[in-house]
Amino acid sequence: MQLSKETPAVLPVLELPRLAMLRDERFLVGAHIITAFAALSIGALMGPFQAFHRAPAFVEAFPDATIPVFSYYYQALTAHGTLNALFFTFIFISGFSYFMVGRSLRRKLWSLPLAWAGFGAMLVGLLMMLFVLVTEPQRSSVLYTFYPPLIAPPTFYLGLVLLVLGCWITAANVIVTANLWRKEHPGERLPLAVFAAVANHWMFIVSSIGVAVEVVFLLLPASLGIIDRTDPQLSRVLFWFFGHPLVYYWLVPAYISIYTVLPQQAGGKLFSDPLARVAFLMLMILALPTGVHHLFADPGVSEVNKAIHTFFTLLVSIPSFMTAFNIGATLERAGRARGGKGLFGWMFTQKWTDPSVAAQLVALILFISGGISGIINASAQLNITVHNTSWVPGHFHQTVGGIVALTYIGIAYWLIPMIRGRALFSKKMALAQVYTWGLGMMLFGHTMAEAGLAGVPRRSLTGISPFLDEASKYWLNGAAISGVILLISVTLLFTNLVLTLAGSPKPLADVPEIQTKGDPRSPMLLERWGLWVGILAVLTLVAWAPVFAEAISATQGFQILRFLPTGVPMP
Ligand code: HAS
Repeated sequence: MQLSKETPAVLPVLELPRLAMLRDERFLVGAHIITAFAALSIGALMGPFQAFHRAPAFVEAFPDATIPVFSYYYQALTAHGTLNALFFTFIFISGFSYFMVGRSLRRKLWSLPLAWAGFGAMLVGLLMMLFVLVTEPQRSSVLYTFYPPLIAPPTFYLGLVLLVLGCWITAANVIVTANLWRKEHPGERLPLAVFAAVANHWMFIVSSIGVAVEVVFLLLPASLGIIDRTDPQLSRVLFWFFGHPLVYYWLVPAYISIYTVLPQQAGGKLFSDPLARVAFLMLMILALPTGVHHLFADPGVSEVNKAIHTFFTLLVSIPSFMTAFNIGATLERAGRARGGKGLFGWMFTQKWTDPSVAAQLVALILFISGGISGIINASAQLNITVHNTSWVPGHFHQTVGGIVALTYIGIAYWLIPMIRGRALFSKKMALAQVYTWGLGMMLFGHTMAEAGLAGVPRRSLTGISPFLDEASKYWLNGAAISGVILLISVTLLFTNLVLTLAGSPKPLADVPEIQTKGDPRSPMLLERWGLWVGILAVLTLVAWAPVFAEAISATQGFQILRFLPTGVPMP
């Protein structure tokens, strides 16, 4: 198909120039998506086994059971967190961003070689992480938050450095490509998917400075033996400067699919494009001034700073409420057009038998519950009750494991067949996978939350604990049942993806269309990136400067400027 000024606002993906798809983006996107799911295949398998080890009934029945290779509990937990939450998501986000930007703008990326260099960095980072987790299980078991004074071998941190470097390259490529397009199309609005991707990558660039400083100046030198002390409080502050924006870095690509692909897959049209843009901009500027809600229990942060971050945390929930209304209205219109009647009839007429649509709908349902538990966490008083209990993994399995991972899976159900050029191996297997995932995550989230309220700590090998009461045992055994359901789901997912890649016999059909035009009703003000990045910087400074001042003065950490943190000696 020839590209011209008359090219329609939505393009079936396969009708784009074959040359561009075959030689460039197809391999680039495919390399990212397949590597991301390979990381998930190891990380996700660790999850059910941990649920079994935390369940008293399982430990009584199988006292000697261990996970092959990852036999040490904290090693498996570190693999689960780093591979799922960091490597799977980051590599997927890069691949999906490249796909959406290339397809929506119908333009080559600013730099394809750089994009490959970024992918190479992430791949080497992933291999380094796997290597260190397997060869040095005790020392590298610092979990995905890697709080000091636990210090991992240098390979662990270098793997993370390469991963973040790869994301910076993606961010630069996405932002510059979008800018070049805007110069070539004066007066036109960026397609919504690209608009959201630009906002998200800007937010990542700013927030990841925190974790980069932490790793490069505090943790890596300690790991290499260049310094012999570390500053746990300053490290935690630097980590959570990045750690909360990180959850929106995961969320926005899922929203990109839900806002720009799902409406058309569901048989309708997005209710409001400008409202969606406002939501993405709010996520961009409000994601950073919130991270102290992870430090509510830390004595090193004052109550005033905790209150300021609570305020922003509640504000950053608003774009998700806006999403609920915007997507709810979109789905309602589509459902009514398909014959849905009455108050709830439109829900039943959704395409529940299309795996990609079903995955995104189930993901949204999980997010209703995951979002509410997030708002509970955000209240400092309630947080004291749930912090560091298994309530928190309950919350994040319905968010990262729900809206994020399940939407990514829904995307993979059309994107991987497209890359391979053959249809999904089995639609029925995919549907079974989606529903077992939804059921498993809902049950896991609920049982872990109940166990947390009964006082069960997170990140602990509770299955062997002699101190559990009957309620805790009940909920932990329930979490193990959801582990069985999730193990079935994960097995179905990877069997289907591997068989699709190996060569499904069916020809490719049913790929969604990608929007190529922005809504002209959307105000141009929303695309003044200098303004929004400036607001992001100011809000970040206002919210974080006092927190850093406290953390630094508490440990005379000004010496960090000379790369010699004071603080506590390492064990
Ligand atoms: Fe969170 C801890 C607060 C959202 C992830 N969070 C975590 C951790 C992770 C995480 C990984 O304030 C653990 C970190 C660690 O290891 O220690 N979180 C929130 C709040 C929100 C929130 C206020 N979190 C997320 C998202 C995540 C995520 C999103 C991943 C992607 N979180 C916290 C707090 C903590 C925390 C504290 C610290 C806890 C502690 O003490 O350690 C909000 O952004 C949530 C807003 C969401 C909503 C839901 C909107 C619903 C929608 C669905 C609509 C459905 C439709 C379908 C339309 C308001 C959009 C209907 C139609 C059909 C047909 C079905």
